[in-house]
Amino acid sequence: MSSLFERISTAILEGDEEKAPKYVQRALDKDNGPKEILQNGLLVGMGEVGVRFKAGDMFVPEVLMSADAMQAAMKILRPRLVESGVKLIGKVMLGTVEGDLHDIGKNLVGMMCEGAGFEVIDIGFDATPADFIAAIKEYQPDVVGMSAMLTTTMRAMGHTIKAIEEAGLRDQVKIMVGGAPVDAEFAKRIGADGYGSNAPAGSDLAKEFVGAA
Ligand code: B1M
Repeated sequence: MSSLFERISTAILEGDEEKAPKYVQRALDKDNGPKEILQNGLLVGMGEVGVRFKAGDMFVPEVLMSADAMQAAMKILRPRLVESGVKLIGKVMLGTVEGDLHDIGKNLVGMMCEGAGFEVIDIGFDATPADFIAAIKEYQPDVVGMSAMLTTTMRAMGHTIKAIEEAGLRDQVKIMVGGAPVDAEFAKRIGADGYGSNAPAGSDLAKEFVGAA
């Protein structure tokens, strides 16, 4: 008999939009912590999707089904992740940079940040430097997070940071970057304040930035 976490990761892998939320609900009912369900169930399944897609064992339509199952499961988990945070500890604004449509990783970072007690503003994907600047002015976040999944769009992170500097807003925000092609060395080179290798690391970094780590 497989564990509930295994069933959750399998439901994500198989793109099962009915079972994924059902098993997440069952895991919650059995008093599993929302963060554990995310890390040991949902993220394990999505990680395997990435490995198989890369190896050519999964194709785009299947990957999208997995993404839908993930979103359906997160509808159940999200409020519990948010609840598990004690109180609002700051404001994090997140976006996937210009030219890039990948938003699953960014959404997970947002959910982890919410779970850690942040208010999260999500400006979506394909966000231009002007979008980031307008949203910083409007929402006054403590932390700005940028995500990129393509080697061709990583550069947009540097352009966005430069534009934020030129708009005179750089000193009022901490900037973190993440996404599969990004690393700490690259983050340093483009003038970011930090790099998160995964969703929990992104949320930990945001906590560090606001002195709540
Ligand atoms: Co795309 N895709 N994709 N894709 N896709 C990748 C990224 C790719 C590696 C697949 C491959 O070829 N092996 C490849 C990029 C190659 C490269 O640049 N080196 C690729 C490609 C080429 C493309 C297209 C160009 C394909 C095409 O059309 N020919 C196209 C580009 C579209 C565009 O963006 N302009 C494309 C399209 C798509 C879909 C739309 C079909 C879909 C995206 C759906 C969506 O996001 N709503 C998709 C998907 C799903 C993938 C893979 C399979 C999975 C990505 C994912 O969601 N992973 C991916 C293959 C792979 O990952 N190996 C692939 C799970 C997610 C939880 O991980 O996003 O890494 P990740 O996020 C992690 C960390 O990186 C980190 O935390 C997250 C959770 O732990 N993190 C942060 C992310 N952002 C962070 C920010 C932080 C901190 C941490 O602080 C702010």
